[in-house]
Amino acid sequence: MKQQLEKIETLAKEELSACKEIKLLDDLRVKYLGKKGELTAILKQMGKLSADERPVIGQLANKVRSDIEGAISEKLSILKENAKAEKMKAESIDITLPGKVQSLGKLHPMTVVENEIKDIFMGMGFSIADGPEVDDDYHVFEALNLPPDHPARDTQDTFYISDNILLRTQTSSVQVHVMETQKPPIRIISPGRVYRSDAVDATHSPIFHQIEGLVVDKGITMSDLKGTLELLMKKIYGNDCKLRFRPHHFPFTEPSCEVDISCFNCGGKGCSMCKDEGYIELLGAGMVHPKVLEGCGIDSSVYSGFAFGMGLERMVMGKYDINDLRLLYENDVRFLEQF
Ligand code: 2NM
Repeated sequence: MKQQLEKIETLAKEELSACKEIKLLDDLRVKYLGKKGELTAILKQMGKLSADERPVIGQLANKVRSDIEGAISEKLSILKENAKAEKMKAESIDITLPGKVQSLGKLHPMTVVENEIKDIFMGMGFSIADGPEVDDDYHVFEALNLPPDHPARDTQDTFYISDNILLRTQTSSVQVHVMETQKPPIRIISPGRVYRSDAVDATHSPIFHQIEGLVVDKGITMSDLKGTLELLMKKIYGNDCKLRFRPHHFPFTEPSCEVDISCFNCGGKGCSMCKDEGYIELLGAGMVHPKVLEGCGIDSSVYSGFAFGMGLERMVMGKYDINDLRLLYENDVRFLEQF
C-alpha cells in the first residue's frame, strides 16, 4: 500500500508537470483526489490493514494528498502567470514604431490677409456686410452716381445677365443695400468677389477680390478716413509705413483721393518694385457723395460719411512680394507651401 501511495504521488506529479492548460488541472484533481479518485480508492482499503500499519499509512496518505494539492495550486498559479504574460504580449503596442506624418493643410495667403483685415476692422467696431454678386444696374452703378451714359462705366465694363442684371464690379453695391436698410451710425466693411471684363495677365483678372469700407455718422470728416486707413496700414505693413493721399476723382465720393503707401520693398527710397516712385498705390477713398447718401434715404445735411476700396490681391502681392496675380489662383502646391 505504501508503494501504491508513492506511485500515485509520482504519477500525479509527472502528469501535473506535463499539464499545460488550466482546465485540464481540474481533471487531474478529480482523477487523483476526487471521491472516485485513486487516492480515495486506496483509503477505502485501509480497513484491511493491521492496527500497527493503519496510522503509518494514514499519515502517508494525508501527506500524499497535501503534496498533490500543493502541487496543483502551485501549477495553477504558474499557468495563470503564463496566460497573463501571453495576453500582455499579444496586446502590446510597439511604441518604438515611427508614426505616420500627417501633412496639414493651411489657409491660402488671400484668406490669411482677408482675415487679418477683418480682425483689424472688427477691433475698431466695424461689422462685416455681405451681399449679392449678381445685382441690378441700380445698386452697382446708378445709386453710386454712375448714370447710364457716365464715362466711368467704361472702366468698369462687366458681365451682363440681362440689360438690367449684372455681375458687380465693386462691393459698393453691398454698401448701397446697407444704407438703404440701416440707419446711421453705419460702420461696415464688405469683402468679396467682384467682376470686370478684363483679359488675364500678371496684374489683371476678370474675377478678383475687394474689401470696401463705409462709415456714416454725424460729424464724420476726412480726418476720420485718414486715421482709420493709417491704423489699418501700420497694422498690416508695420509701424514704419507711411501713407500718401493724392487728389483723385470717383463719381461716388467728393472729395476723392487715392492712397499710396511707402514701398514695402525699399521703404520709400525708390526701387524696381515701386518703379522709383518710393510709393505704391493701394486704395481709393473719399467722402461719400451727398447724392449717394440722399439716394439711399440718408439726410446729407445731418450725416456725412467716408468710404474706401482696396483690391485684396494687390495687398497680398505687396505683403508677400508676389509678382504675378495668376499664382494666387492656380493652387500649385509648390507656390502655396511657401506661406
Ligand atoms: C472705392 C473708392 C472710393 C466707395 C464708395 C461707397 C459708397 F457706397 F459709400 F458710395 N462704397 N465704396 C468707394 C469710394 C470705393 O473703391 C476704390
